[in-house]
Amino acid sequence: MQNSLRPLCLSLETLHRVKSRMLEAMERGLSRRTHSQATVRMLPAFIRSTPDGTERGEFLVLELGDTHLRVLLMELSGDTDQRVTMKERCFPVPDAIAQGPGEKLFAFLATCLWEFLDGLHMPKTDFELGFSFPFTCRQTRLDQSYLISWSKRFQCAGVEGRDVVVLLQDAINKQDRYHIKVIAVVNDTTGTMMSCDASAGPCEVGLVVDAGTNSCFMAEARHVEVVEESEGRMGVVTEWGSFGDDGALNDMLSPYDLQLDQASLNPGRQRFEKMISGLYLGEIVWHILTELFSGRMTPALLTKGSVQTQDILEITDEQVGLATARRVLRALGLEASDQDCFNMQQVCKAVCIRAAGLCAAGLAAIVSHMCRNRELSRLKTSVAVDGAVFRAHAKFSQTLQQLVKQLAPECDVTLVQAEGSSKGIGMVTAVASRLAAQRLQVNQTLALLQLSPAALGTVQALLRREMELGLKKETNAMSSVRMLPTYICATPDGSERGDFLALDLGGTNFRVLLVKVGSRERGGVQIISEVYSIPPHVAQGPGSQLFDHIVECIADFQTKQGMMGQTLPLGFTFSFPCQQTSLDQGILLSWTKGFNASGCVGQDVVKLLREAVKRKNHFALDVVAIVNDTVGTMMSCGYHDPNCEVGLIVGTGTNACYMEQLRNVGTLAGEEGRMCINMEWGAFGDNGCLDAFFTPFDRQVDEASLNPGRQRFEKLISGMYLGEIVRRILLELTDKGCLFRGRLSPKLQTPDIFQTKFLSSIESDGLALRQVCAILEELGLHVSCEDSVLVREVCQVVARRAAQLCGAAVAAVVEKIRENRSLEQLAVTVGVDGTLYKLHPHFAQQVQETVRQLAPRCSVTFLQSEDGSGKGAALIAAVACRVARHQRA
Ligand code: 0WK
Ligand code: BGC
Repeated sequence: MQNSLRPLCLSLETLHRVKSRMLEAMERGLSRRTHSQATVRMLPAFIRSTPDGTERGEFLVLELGDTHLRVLLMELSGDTDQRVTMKERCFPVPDAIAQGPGEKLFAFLATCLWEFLDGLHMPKTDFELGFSFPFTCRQTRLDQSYLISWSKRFQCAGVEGRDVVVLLQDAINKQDRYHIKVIAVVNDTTGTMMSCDASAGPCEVGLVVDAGTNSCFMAEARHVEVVEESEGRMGVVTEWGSFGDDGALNDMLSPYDLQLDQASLNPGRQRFEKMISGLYLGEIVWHILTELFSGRMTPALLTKGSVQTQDILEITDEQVGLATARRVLRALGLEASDQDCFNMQQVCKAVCIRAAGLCAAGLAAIVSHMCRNRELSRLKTSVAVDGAVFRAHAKFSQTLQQLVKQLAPECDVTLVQAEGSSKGIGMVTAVASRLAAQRLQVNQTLALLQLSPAALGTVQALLRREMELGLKKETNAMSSVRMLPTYICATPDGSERGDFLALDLGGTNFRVLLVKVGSRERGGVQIISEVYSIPPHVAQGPGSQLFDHIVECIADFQTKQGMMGQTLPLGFTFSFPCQQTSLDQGILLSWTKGFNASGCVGQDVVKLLREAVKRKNHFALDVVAIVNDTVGTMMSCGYHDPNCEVGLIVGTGTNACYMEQLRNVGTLAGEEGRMCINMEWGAFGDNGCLDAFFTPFDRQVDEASLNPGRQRFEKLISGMYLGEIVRRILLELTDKGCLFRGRLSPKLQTPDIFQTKFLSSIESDGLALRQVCAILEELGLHVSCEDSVLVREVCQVVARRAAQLCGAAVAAVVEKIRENRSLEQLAVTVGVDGTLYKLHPHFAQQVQETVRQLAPRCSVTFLQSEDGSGKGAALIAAVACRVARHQRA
């Protein structure tokens, strides 16, 4: 007796081996390279989400079983109780249908459906339907699935290789009483997984041990290489029944397994299934009994199929097992002694325990795979189980639960008896319907922010027109782009020398710099700088307080650098729109970004600075140049690349400058030479020329800003506003029930709480969705994996629009320069700075792509500024001093 059972006893160490071989087989199934030869096929089920409790409506289910077809109408209340009501009817499937022409099978399914609906006498005629088709299929969409091979008792002609949804939909459409749309085809394991109650927490694994066996789970989509999707989750049906068909289990197959396989309809195939599932357990026991009772053979005992799995499962029961064993042995024509019955029970137990052990090894492989791929230290999940073996054999689940704990100690697994896969299939249909409705809403909302190449071309042309208006004296006032002369006519020629002080105000940080300009051989420019903050109350308080604060920072810097008493020429980067009449004088036209200090607009800011120095009486300042950050950036990059003739900032704010032919600057006298123009393109559209491009979200952001109606272009592009645009879109999508189960968090309703830096991190390729969830949970939100995928999509759309608009604007500038010089081709460098351009993972590349599309005759190099525009301001001061020296000479 022990000899017979020994090959069935698998040690924990052996089960660990099965687990690791299953893991390897799963990886091969997931990999695009080895998928087609894999034994465990890992077929994508195109289930992207599990129920979240907001599903509502009535859904039809067609569940094709081994012997019966179940037709079901499931109604979901969609409220907090999520009540589920079901009406159903079963139709036996005759052999003539199961083994007849395929067309007949689908006609039969459709007829049963109509009969069921007619029986309900409902006024409603429009339905969405989920189809459970428990055969191996190659699924390409949730509603598209090609039959690979029949199994169990089905063998219909003319179906293999065809899309079973099309076959069913065609059959259904042969009548017009009902409009039924097949929106999902589902494997019974996914139906099982989805039948779990959403309130019981995430249930992301389904396990069926019935006539056959199979499993499914929610994998990370990026690991399912055979599908395009890379975001979020993707349901995968393992088809683990064929595990071992490549010999991976040969060292564990008992002689009984080999006998069973040789006598099966499909020798060499479905190895794992033949050791576990209900169709075979009885037969394994039969083979053992023929060996155990080889001396007392009876015709019944020699008959294949004479031992039923149902009985095997019952015999393992401590209460009724021995009695059932006696009944079965009698039915086999054996006069069974108590010992015989006991032996029979041991055999059944050994076969079932082995099946449960192998199942546990498979399940452990799945949950360990999920834990590892989600980079979790511990995975907590429910596993929905179903099938005759589970329902008839409580010990099977217990054994399974215990062994999974030992085989996957890093996972917290709860087995949940499924409420019948029909409900699950209904849930798949309901989730598919919810996702489709949400996708429609999301597409409608985000379509407003998607710009076609033609639309971008329009923006380019509109900016070009505004530039021309801005350059002409007569039309300057009409233009929203002020094209401000900067009195910078020359770029550094490398002969500049000396120490200079520089201030850099207007970006994220306020910096004071000491810039030592020397010969290139001696390292060129050395910079020492200190960052200071400008608190909001200073940026938005009295102007005198702001400039006093600036002077205190300079004093602090000079003290730290031991420069007290030194008066160095100073270049002042002041990143706001200033009307200049000379290099060292600039009238502030308006505040932008987060600044709004009083008493400054209309004033010469150099004068305001000098007055503050006087007030503080600390030291003297020699301001020789006031510079916009775009100009400082162009100069700073121009020091390294003489081709740099454009300065671009995409940071808190956005703007650009470029070298224009003086003859084109109608607001200034002179024809010869060039002048750097500060475009102040942040205000592009303030005259309404861009209104067609503003979405309701942009209008909301503008109305809530410090300067409504102004800096409209900046408010579509720059770091100060992108986060807020995203936040308002998230509010709208939550309101529409597409996000966070329609539940708003107070935090998310707080203006400016969604920082633009979140966009950069959320979009960074390496960031797992789990980290996106963490950012959102910080905002008091309950986040599903789906939510984080959608939030990432919103961030992508908002940032891409900003980058494309910025690219369209750069294209307008470089095309202007090319036409200025009547060149066929222009090669030019753009010096760039700003946290959004520098830190966002895709922004720079999307700007460059757009420029390539819209200005194909310009080859544009984007040079990121290393030292900021403070260095540029110092270089401008150096040029001014050089020019002044020559004029004095
Ligand atoms: C760094 C420059 C500074 C400019 C800033 C813009 O040195 O002049 O204002 O970039 O970028 P932000 O700090 O606004 O992102
Ligand atoms: C200002 C510009 C500045 C830009 C980038 C805008 O808000 O108006 O002067 O160049 O921000 O900092």
